[in-house]
Parts: sequence; C-alpha cells; structure tokens
Amino acid sequence: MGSLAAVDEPLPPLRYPPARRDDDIVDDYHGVLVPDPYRWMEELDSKEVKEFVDAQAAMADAVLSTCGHRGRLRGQLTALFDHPRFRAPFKRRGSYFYFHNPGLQPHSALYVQHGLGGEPDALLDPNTFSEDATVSLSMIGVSDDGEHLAYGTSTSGSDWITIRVMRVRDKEHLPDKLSWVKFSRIAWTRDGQGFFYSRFPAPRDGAALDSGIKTAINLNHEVYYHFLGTDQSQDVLCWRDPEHPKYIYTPEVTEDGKYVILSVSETSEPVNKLYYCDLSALSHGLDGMKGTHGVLPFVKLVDKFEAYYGLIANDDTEFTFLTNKDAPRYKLSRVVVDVPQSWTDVLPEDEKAVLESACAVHGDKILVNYLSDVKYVLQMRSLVAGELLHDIPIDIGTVNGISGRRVDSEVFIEFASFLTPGIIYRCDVSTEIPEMNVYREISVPGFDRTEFEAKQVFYPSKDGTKIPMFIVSKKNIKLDGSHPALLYGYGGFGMSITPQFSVTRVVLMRNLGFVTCIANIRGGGEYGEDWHKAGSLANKQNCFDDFIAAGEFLVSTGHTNPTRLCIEGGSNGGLLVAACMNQRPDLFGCALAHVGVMDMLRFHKFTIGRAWTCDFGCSENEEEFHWLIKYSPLHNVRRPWEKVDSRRGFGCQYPPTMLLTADHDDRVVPSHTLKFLATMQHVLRADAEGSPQTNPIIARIERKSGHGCGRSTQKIIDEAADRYAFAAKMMGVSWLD
Ligand code: X98
Repeated sequence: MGSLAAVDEPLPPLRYPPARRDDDIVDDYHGVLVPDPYRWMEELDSKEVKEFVDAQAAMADAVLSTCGHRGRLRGQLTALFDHPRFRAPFKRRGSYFYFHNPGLQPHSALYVQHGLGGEPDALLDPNTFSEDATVSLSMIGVSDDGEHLAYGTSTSGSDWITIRVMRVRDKEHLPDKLSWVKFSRIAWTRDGQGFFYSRFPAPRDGAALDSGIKTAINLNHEVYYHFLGTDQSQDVLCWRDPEHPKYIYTPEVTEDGKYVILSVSETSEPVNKLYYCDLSALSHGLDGMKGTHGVLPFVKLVDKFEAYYGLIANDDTEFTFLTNKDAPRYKLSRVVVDVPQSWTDVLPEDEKAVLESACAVHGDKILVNYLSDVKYVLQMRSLVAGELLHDIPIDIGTVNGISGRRVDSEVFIEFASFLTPGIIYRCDVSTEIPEMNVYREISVPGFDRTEFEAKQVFYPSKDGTKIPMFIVSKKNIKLDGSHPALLYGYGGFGMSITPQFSVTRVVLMRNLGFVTCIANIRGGGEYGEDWHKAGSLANKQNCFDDFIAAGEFLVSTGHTNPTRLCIEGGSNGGLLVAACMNQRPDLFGCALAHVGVMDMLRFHKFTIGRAWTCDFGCSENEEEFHWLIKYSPLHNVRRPWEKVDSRRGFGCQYPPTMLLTADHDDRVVPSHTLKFLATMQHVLRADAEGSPQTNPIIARIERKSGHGCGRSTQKIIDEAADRYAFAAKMMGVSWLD
C-alpha cells in the first residue's frame, strides 16, 4: 500500500476515477421515482466494477502514501500487538482446549493440554491453512469425549464455511469435508459418532465456494447430521421447510445428550421459534435415519415469532431458557416440554439491569451476567429457584466469556476493560463462596495503565434522553477543545458496545493525544429491548440524533472541536457514520465508515440482508420506504454549501472521508460502499475546479477480506495504520514522542 512518507507531504491532486452514470435506471417506489445510476456496481464480478475498484484503490494508495504517521503507526501498533494473548479454556473429559497467539502470529492457534499441569500442545494451527493467511478458523466443536475436533474454515473472510474433522489423539485428519455451510453451529451428539450442522443448498451453477463473492440471497437453510468418516452426500437430512425458505436453523444438543433443539429465526431480531426432538425416542437412533428421506420428528415447543428463547439447561423434560418474553431486560423461564402450558419464571426480569447470559455449572448453580448502565455484574444463583447465592465482584468492564458445564465445578471467566488487556479467572464453584483466582493475565509490554483514565458520562440527546458514553484518554487532560477525538458508535440490532481493551486506542491516545469515546446510542441492547426498539424501524433517526448529540457534547465540554472530531463505525455503524455526515457535515473533522449499509432501498436483495428488515424496515412496504429514503446514505448526499440553513450548513464541505470495504464481504456486499463513494464524488464535484469540496473522499478496498472476521494480525495493523494516519493528517494531528 505505498511507502512510508515524510510528515506534511501535500495531498496529490485529487483526480477521481470516472464512473459511468446510467440515467435510465429509475425505480418506482410507491409512486416516488428514485434513480439508481450506479446499479452496475452491483455486478461485482464485471470488468467495469473491477476497473473502478482498482482505480479507486490506487487513488486511496496515493493519498495514504502522503500520510506521514502511517509508518510510525504501523511500528507502534506492531510493537504493542506483540504480546501473548489467551482465551478462556474449555474442558472436555480432563483435557483443556484454548486459543493462544504468542504475539504477531497471523491467527491464534487451538491448543490442548491434558490436565491443568499438562504440557500445552498446538492441536490446530490456522497459520498453516494458507500461505497468505487468508484462510481462517471460524468455528470449532470438540466431541464430549474429547476424541474429535470438527472445525470450520473460511476463505477471505467470507461467511461460507467448510467443515473438516481431526482426531485429537494423533492430530490425524479424517477424510470428512462438508461444504456450503453458513450460519451454523457444530452440535455433537453425546456418543461422539457425529454432529448436527446447517447449510444452504449448493448453487445450481456448480460454482466452487472460492470462486469469487456470492451475492445471491440465501434461502432454504437445512439441518443435517454428519456421521464421522462418511461422505457429505450420506448425511441425514434432519430438517428443512420449503414453505418457509427464509428460516435459519441453529441446532444444539442438550448437555445430557438426550435432545436436539432447533432455534428457528427469520431475521436478526432477538425472536425465535423452538423445536425439539428426543433423540432417545428414535427407534433405531440416528443410524436408523440413514438412507431414509424423512426429517427428524421435531416437536414445535414455541411456534410463534414473538420472543427470544436461548437454552440454559435441562433436567430431562424440564428446560430453562433465557427469554425476553414480556421481559425486555430478559429473565429465566422454565417449561416442562411435554406440558406446553407449564411456563414459569425462575428469575424474573430485573428493574434496571439486562440479564445478558446465564451459564449452568456444577449441578444446580448458574452464573448470571447482568449489564447495568453498560457495566457487567456477575452473580452466582441457584438454577432451581433463581435465588442469589453470591455476588462475584468484578471491576468495571466486560465479561467476554464464561466456560463451564454442569458436570464440572471448575469455571473460567474471561474479563477485559479499557485499561485491562485481559484476565482469565479460574473459579472453583463447588465451595460455598466461589473464589476467583487469576489463572492468566494478559500484559502488554510498554502499556502503563496509570497513564490513562476511563470515565462514563451521560449526555442529553436531541429529545432529552440520557445517553451513556465512555471517554478514555490520557490522565488529567485540559478540556480546552484542542484534542483530537475519536467517536465510535454502532446503534443497532440490540448489540451492546461494552468496555474492551484495544491496542489501537492505546496508540491513538499515547502517540497522537486522542480522546477516544464510545457512545452507547439507542438501537443497541445496553438497556434491553426497549433501548433497541427506540433506535430501530420508525425510530432509526434516534440513533443518528444520539450520535450527533455525542459529538456536540464532546465539543461543548471542551474534549475536542469539530475540526478534530473523527467519527467511526462499521457495518450498521458504517451506516451510522454515513448518515451522520450527511446530516451534519459541519460537525466532523474526519469520517471513517467501514463495510456500511449505504443503500437502504436495496439491502434486502443480497445474501442475508433481508434479515435486517427487523431493524430497518423494507422499501417494498410503502410506509417503511418513507422512513428509509429520509436517511439512506446513498440517497441523501447534498452539497452542503448550497443549503439554505446558514446557521451551520452554509459554506461547509463534507469532512475528509474514508470508506472501507473488502472484496469478499458477503455480509454487507461491497456495492453499498462503491455506489455511495461514486455518489459522493459526483454530487460533491469533489475534483472539479473551484468546488468547495476539497477534502478527499476515498475508499480503502481490502483484497481477499470480508466483513471483518478472520483477518490476520498484519491486515488488522495495516488497516488501522492507514485509517488513523489519514485521520491524523486530515485533522492536523502531530506525533507525540
Ligand atoms: C447478521 O446479519 C447475522 C447473520 N446471521 C448469523 C447467524 N444466524 C442468523 C440467523 C438469522 C439471521 C441472520 C443470521 O450470523 C448465525 C447463526 C449461528 C452461528 C453463526 C451465525 N447480523 C447483523 C449484521 O451483520 C447484525 C449482527 C448480526 N448486519 C450487517 C446488520 C446490518 C449490517
């Protein structure tokens, strides 16, 4: 991506690649005519799109090669990333499995050790999957007896997965290879003879999985059972429903091995149906299903999309679920599955905190994890009646994972926060008072937490709603408006953004003096489903108002000023950044929008996009079309200098903008970003003589990458260096030694 350059090298002349406009493409949405001149950019394999992408990438390279801090950022990021990282182990029959990266390896490897004192052994190293580290390990499942590992690999960050199997004892691979897997889990049966998984039908054109990006809509998900050592063609079809081609199935086997549960969802909303099948009641077991073309006799326990149900535990027919049924902050409920009217609440909804997760451990105990004002609270409760046994004190931060089972009394808890790179606690839950012992602590050489401070503020949004925001910076900074600031947000799909450690943020704060901020805007799950709904569908504008209000708060409190305020977000957060810069181009000094949903009228036509109508609505519905056209980034680019609103819009231009996408993003297809990019460059006449838009509008288009998962450490470092070198140059930020 170009060579290291001196500081303050001038920008090259901005000559944006020409992009053909097809003026004949105009859609009629409920009587409103909407042109779509860059429709051709949806044909991602066409020569014309490839040429456009190459030309835009070359242009971004030219701009980036003038960004003086790029090399130094790479150097600092590389130095700080170079520390050993561990994830929490999980246990199978006395063996402990965990992920570990010694520092700068492209991917973490899966290790096994027999007993806690055993010698660690690298069981599966994704760094051997490909020369260029573009094949990653995307999911794993170890059989209950610890004998076999089934794992999924993904190429170039795609959501498509290929499953393979290896024997743990001698690391020998079995011939098994399962293709066309997507949105699946690996759910082993207790006997270890195989596992359930889900997949889509292979495309009719016979295209290979790695033959370029697949943008077609994903329909007709199916559930199969795979017997070890057999060909995929022999797999037993367990469930399909041609009458509901949009359903997505996630299989899970209960810890007692007796049941397989199917969670059925249609969208990304936290609602699902629940089907179960008693495996012990199959007259000839799963073997007896071989060669038959029937599906498993699933019983429909919940057959309405009205709430979310996630399995926590079962005692024979008595099942406990985490649910939001009549409980927007979630609760635990129990049902005897063959008595469907027997639902009772075990742990009622809390008045304030959101019940995030519950993990059944050591017989009849549960470790419950609440989110209270965006901070985690951990408790030990009884599974039978939900009563509190013990509070488990943890620092302000995030519980990233709990690994434990009812058969074990040993639990691992993974914790991190803004200033804590990571602690894995080992907790013996058999004692009356569970004791948290530090099992591993991740330390980052050269990072001194005492140099920094993290605080939480609550600022008012446009309608007066109080929004939480974390602000992390060097200690005791003077609030004189001089600091560069990075404001990050997501605001959608009920997903909460909680405190995490980030090497990149440390470098921004330490070497560039940034104040780094995370606004927990509406649309997320920070306060449960009410908070999510307050930022979705007809209320989506609340997300943008909350994010803009965060920016205004940071300016009014002297944390920064508009010329030094950079906004950043990815995916739904890429939409957030794009919509906010359309609405308030004057408020921001730089915008970084990753893999964003930019065409709100057509997102539902590609891959799994249709699942997002739960948050966005759909342009095929007249009322919803009118919500979408108001904020769709692609349809709301206007020249700010022509705005009549002289209070703020007049005279300003768009902030320097970097849009980021990747050629194999099959979650949010790259055409969103390409169409938005061409529209911005065209409407703002970005390279025309005398145009007020002199700030660059560029796109960083990563090759052999996807929506974000499975990237190598090097790709993560290079991308971070590029985007913050760009932001720093654009906002005139100097390097602090
Ligand atoms: C998704 O689109 C998630 C996609 N997805 C899954 C899995 N199951 C799904 C079931 C229904 C709908 C979508 C599903 O990944 C899945 C199941 C088991 C194991 C692994 C995966 N998401 C949204 C997204 O990516 C928000 C977060 C999840 N967006 C991109 C929303 C707008 C931009």
